[in-house]
Amino acid sequence: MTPAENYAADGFYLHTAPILSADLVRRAAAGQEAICRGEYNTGSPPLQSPWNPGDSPDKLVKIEQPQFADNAVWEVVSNTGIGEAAAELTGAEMVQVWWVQMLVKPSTESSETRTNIGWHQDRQYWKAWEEGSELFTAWVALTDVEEDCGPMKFLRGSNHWGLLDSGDFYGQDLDDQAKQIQGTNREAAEDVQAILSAGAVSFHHCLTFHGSGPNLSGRSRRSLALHMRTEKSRPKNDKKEGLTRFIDDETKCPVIYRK
Ligand SMILES: O=C(O)CCC(=O)C(=O)O
Repeated sequence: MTPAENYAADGFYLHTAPILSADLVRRAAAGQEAICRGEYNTGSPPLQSPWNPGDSPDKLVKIEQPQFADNAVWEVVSNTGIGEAAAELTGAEMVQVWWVQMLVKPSTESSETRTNIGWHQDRQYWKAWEEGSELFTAWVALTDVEEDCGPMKFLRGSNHWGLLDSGDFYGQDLDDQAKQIQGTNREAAEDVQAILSAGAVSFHHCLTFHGSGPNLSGRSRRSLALHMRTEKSRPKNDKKEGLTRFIDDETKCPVIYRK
C-alpha cells in the first residue's frame, strides 16, 4: 500500500523518517521552554490557554497558538516539508495550518497528575467547520517518543465510524472509555502506538479516535499538534469565528503547501 492508501484505510500515518532537522527540533524545544516561562521572542504571547506560565509543571501543558510567541515554533509550523508530506497523504492542492496546540506531557510516577489524554475524535471539538470539510492533524515530535513516554495511540480504522461525539480529551480511564466508545456490537479496534523519533511526524484524520497514557520515562514528552485543512474545507456558514477566526491571516496560519 502507498502512504496515501494507508492513511485512507487506517485514519493515520506515521512518517517515521524525521522531517525536521535536529537543529530546528532543538531550537523549537527551547522555544517551548521559553513560552512556559512567559518569554516570547516574537514580542507577542500565545492565546490564553488551559495551561499558562506560573501553572504547575506537573500538569499537562496545553498552550494554544504558540507560533504567535516564538520564532522557532513558527519555523516548525510553517515547514513546507510537513506540507508536502500532508499533500502526499491527502492529495490536497492546498494545505493550511489553521490552529496549533503545544503539548508537553511531564513525566509522572502516578496517575494522580491526570496527564493522560482520553480517547476522542478531533472533529467533536471542531464544530466551527462545515460538515465534510477535509481536516486533519500533523503531530510533530520534539523529543523521541518511546513506548514509556505515553505515546499517542490510534484506533485503527476508526476514521470510518463517523462522528460518534462520545470521546473526551480530558478522560483519564482509557480502557473504560474504549469499551464505551466501541459499544457491544462493534469489533474491538486495534490500538496502534505512535513511536516517533524527534523531528518525525504522525498524521491523523479528524474522525480517528486517539488518546495517550502516562509518561513514565523520566523525561518530558514534547510536541506540537498542527491542525490542518485542505482546499476542501469551509468555515460553518462562511463565518470566520471561534477556531476559524485566524484563517485569513497567513502570518498566523501559514499555507504550507500549494500545488
Ligand atoms: O498528544 C496527545 O497525546 C494527543 C494529542 C491530540 O489529541 C491531537 O494532537 O489531536
